[in-house]
Amino acid sequence: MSASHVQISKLLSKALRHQPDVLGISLDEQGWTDIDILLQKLREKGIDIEELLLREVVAENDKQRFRISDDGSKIRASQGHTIPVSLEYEAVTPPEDLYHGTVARFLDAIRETGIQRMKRHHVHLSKDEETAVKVGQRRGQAVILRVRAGEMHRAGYVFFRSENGVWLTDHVPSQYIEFS
Ligand code: HQG
Repeated sequence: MSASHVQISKLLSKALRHQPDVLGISLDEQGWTDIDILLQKLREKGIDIEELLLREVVAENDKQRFRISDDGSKIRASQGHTIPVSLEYEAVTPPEDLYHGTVARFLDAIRETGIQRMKRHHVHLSKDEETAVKVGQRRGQAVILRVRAGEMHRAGYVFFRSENGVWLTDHVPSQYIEFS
C-alpha cells in the first residue's frame, strides 16, 4: 500500500470500526455505510477522495480490511469493530491450531483469565504464526501463543472467520493456550 493508501485506510478503520461520528456518518446494523455519503462527508472535511481511489484502497489493502457490497453502493470493515455491529458471520470449524500475537507484559493476565476480547467484539486469531508475529509486534517484542482451537471447538466453543481471513471467537480460556 502507498503512503496515501495507508492514510485513507487508517481513516476508514477509525470511521467504520470505532467512531463513525468523526465523519458524521452512520452505520447500519451490519456495519455498512453508503459510499456516496461517505465521500461527501469526507469532502466536507476537506478530504477529497475520488471514488476510484477509494475502490483501489479497498482492493489493494494489505489485510483486506474493508469490503464493498455486491451492488457496489456500500462499504464496511470486515472485522475489528469496537462499536456494536452484527457482521453475521456463520460459525465454522477452525483448524486444530490457531495463533495469537501479544507481548510479555500481558502474559500474567492471560494466564489468569485467558485471552479476552478487550474492547473488540472478539478475540482475534490467525491460522499462521507469521501474522500473529505482526499483530504482536504492534506493541513490542511479539510473543506467540498457540491456541488449541480444534479442542475448543469440540468442547462447544464457537468460531467465526471474517471475510478477510481473521479467526474470531469470544474468549480463549487459559487451559487451551500453549504458553511455551
Ligand atoms: C491483549 C489488528 C491482558 C491481547 C491486528 C492484545 C489484529 C490481554 C490486546 C486486530 C488479555 C488487545 C486485533 C488479558 C488479551 N489481559 N491483555 N486477559 N487478553 N489481551 O488490538 O489481537 O491492523 O484489541 O493479547 O492485526 O492485538 O487493526 O487485539 O495485545 O488482527 O486491521 O489485549 O487488530 O488489525 O488488543 O489485534 P487488540 P489484537 P488491524
